[in-house]
Amino acid sequence: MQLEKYRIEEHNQSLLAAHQRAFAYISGETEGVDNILEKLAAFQVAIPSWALGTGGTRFGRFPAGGEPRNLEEKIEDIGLLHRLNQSSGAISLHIPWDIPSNPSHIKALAAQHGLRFDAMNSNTFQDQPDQALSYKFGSLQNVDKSVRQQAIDHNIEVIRHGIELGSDSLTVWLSDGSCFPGQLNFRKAFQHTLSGLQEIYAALPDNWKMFVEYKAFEPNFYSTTVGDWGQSLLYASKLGPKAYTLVDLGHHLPNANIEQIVALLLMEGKLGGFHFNDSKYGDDDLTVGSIKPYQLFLIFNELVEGMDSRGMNHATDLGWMIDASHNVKDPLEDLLQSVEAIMITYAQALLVDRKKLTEAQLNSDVVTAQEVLQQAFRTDVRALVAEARLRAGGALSPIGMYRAEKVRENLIKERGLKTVATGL
Ligand code: LRH
Ligand code: MN
Ligand code: MN
Repeated sequence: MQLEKYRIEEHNQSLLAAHQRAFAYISGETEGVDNILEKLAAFQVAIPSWALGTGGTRFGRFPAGGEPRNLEEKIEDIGLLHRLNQSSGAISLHIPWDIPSNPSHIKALAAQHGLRFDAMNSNTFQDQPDQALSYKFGSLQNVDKSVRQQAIDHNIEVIRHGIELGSDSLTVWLSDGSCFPGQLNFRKAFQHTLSGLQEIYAALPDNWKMFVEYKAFEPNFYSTTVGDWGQSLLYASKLGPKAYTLVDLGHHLPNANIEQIVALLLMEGKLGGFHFNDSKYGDDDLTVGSIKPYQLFLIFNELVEGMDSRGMNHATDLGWMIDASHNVKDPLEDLLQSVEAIMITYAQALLVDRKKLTEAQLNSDVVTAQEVLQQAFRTDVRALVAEARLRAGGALSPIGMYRAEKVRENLIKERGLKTVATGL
């Protein structure tokens, strides 16, 4: 399915007058608008290859049709999102859900759509049909050396796929842990895991990063061997300068102060990247910004402040990825909503009056500090995000255009009603 440039222009024309009114208002109220627009245009969020179909629950899937049948079609879908919002210029692959059997063709196809390959994800949390040994009792933590070796070899193979595609990072998420007290020796599980990660780390090219993703629970419900940011940071520190912690917003115990975690990881130079999603209960993988938008804002506020204080480039120095997928929305519309939520929140964080906030902090003026943050959070920045998108050639209303162009209906015509994408 193609979205011609002239169709986007026609769509934009129909919304232009209203947009210009809103943009004129916000630019009149905001200092340094051009600088903000440049930052917004540079900011790209990677789309996970496993979120292009309906999923996200083990209790049933209700595919709406037209789901991508292979990696090529997934790239086409992400290309479509990027054409609409100009902010989804990257893809994050999960191996073996999406094996690039012809890497140079896949790389060229992605480039045609303006996409690059973000972090590669390994999978040692499921058994594959052709796999010799089972991960039932963990992968890198396993008491059996040959299982550990199999998991190490898989990760090294994922790095190889990534090299062929021009990726430069590996995300390792392990479901390793235990379901019952006594099942594991925690110290030995940690040490096995560390030595496995060390072997994988040794196989990283010089310019690569390794992201160690933590998660409090699920599928293990008593202990997880990379269970929180402290443990992830411990592994990353022991591994070396190419290893970082990855924060998935859904992987914390309830009410964790994620913004504080982010601030300290940044301070230590050990924050590697993000899996954005939202949740009410656990690892719900809901649309970004759908449940706790203020928390997301407070996280972005720390990101902007922390990255600026270290002279980091917002767009390129961390891995920005979505990790959300679920059952009741059209997955492409859902991803458009997630990217929009990220852009809006990033724009709001850019608006925070840093000087005033620092002054308030130095005077222990708690009320002003809160006012400064909420002033930015309560600002309607949608016209700023839309203007950045317009200047980059995207659609003023990505979801509006997606619906008007009947994208899903066309995908169903092309691919059929019964297709099911690989993924969660
Ligand atoms: C684990 C996780 C991890 C996996 C993805 C499919 O819950 O967040 O990032 O790779 O889901
Ligand atoms: Mn994740
Ligand atoms: Mn998760």
